[in-house]
Amino acid sequence: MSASISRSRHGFQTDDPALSPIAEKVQAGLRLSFTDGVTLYRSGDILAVGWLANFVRERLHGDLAYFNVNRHINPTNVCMASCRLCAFGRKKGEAGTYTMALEEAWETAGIGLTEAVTEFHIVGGLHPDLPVSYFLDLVRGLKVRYPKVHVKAFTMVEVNFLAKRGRLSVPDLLTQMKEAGVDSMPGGGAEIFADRVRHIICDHKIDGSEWLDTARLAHQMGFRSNSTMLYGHVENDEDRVDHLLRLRAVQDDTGGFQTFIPLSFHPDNTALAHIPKTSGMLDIRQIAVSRLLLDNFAHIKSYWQMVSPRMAQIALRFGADDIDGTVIEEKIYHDAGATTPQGMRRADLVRLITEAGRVPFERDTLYRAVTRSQTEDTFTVAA
Ligand code: V47
Repeated sequence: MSASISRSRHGFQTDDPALSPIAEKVQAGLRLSFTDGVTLYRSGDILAVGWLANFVRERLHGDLAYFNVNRHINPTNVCMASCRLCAFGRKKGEAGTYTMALEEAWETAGIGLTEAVTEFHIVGGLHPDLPVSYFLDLVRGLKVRYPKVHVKAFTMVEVNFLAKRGRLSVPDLLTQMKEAGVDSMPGGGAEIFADRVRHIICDHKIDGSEWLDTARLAHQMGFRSNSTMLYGHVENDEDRVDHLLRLRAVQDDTGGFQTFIPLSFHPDNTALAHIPKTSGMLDIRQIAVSRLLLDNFAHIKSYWQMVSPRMAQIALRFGADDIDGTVIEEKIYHDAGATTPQGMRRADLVRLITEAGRVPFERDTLYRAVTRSQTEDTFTVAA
């Protein structure tokens, strides 16, 4: 029987014979290899790859699709690193720099769309002068003013930078972050772990092993964190698979990653502006392959700000189970040419998910159910 007409009793069908052994492993719940990952990236049968990813997604979450009501706060865009991938960071003294006074940051946190946020997502530049106390006080002040809101703050890159700046060890800084009220950590700064690529796109950041070691340590100290991968620039399929499998290895040890978020490269206003934007096909394949290789990750997020609300809807049928949140004020991708809105209302996210044929589930950062009052301006989180 030819591959194109062979059909398992689960409905899998493909024109690509290389996918059949992978399909068997996926349906049996077996782990995929490096070679399987490369095969998935190169297969011409995107519908079959998507079918498999959707199979895993539905096995884990049924029809549920997760979102949250969150707010991004980027306290400063002054950054000592000169990452070629980035349009957000600016050198001290350059036109267009900003650094929020603490009062301003606390006030910004309270300005939003209509609903009460359950999460502050805090990421910023590597500022040469701001002391560690600025960042810890920022968090402390948020906790005083908004005690119910989860603070997800500081990437593995920022943690390493701040530790050096404060002449602290990374564990000491993490302890101080915890005491100040940081509840979990975002997934940024991972980019692509392979040295060859990192030298081109973000030479001034910690290397891939340091990012992974910091995540491992943070998990061991009780933090949950997210993880990301920036794709669609100078990396190849092998670099992508390598990145995913290195995350999978840490997750085997710690179980501390909550979700994986593939981030599509936005080239405008960066030093890599000559690179074309990612195609819809790559965006959707990236979601599917991530779902299939990261068998020990509960969640795969299609971040609507990055890939557009339309693509995020489709991604919910190709392996994603989460579309992120209201965000309210996105800066990093908008400086790099993103044309999506800077934020969305809760009701819009609910509609987006419902129209994709999924069941919206408002979560907090730790994926616990959130229930809202009638007016939607107060909430409770399930125990
Ligand atoms: O690490 C920077 C990326 C990341 C560009 O943890 C760019 O829930 C595309 O990590 N084109 C920061 N991407 C954002 C991030 C994130 C976003 C949403 C949710 C979570 C989470 C984390 O943004 C950086 C970098 O990989 N980035 N510049 C650019 N030109």
